[in-house]
Amino acid sequence: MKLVIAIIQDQDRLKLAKALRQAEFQFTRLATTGGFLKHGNATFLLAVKDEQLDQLLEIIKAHSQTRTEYLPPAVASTLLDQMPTQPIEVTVNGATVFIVPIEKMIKF
Ligand code: 2BA
Repeated sequence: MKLVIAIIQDQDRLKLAKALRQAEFQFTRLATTGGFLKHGNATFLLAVKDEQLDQLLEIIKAHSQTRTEYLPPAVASTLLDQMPTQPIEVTVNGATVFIVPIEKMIKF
């Protein structure tokens, strides 16, 4: 079994949750915040059998979208040590996914 931790953009959380339910995946959804942009994002936790992993990754890929964001001035000025003259673009991936082996899963 694997634990899949998928960080996706907030705008995609509802459509991804719907697709996961339709495919009968059990999941836990957390409201999280990206450390860099300080925007809200969503983190999905799913424990799945190894043979379900490819299907799950396809669903995550199909329901998450890469977008361009602009650095808030406060973040940009801290990074550059001065106020930037142009907005700084940042490409935010549709999903950042970590796949971790599960030694044991217990429910009481
Ligand atoms: P944030 O930390 O808000 O990062 C948003 C985007 O800002 C990142 O997109 C990346 O393009 C850029 N970025 C982040 N840190 C940077 C830095 N030190 N210098 C320059 N640009 C930087 P993604 O890589 O697609 O990440 C989207 C979100 O996924 C992140 O939001 C964070 O919540 C999570 N994430 C990404 N990589 C992670 C990691 N290695 N560990 C934990 N969470 C991660």
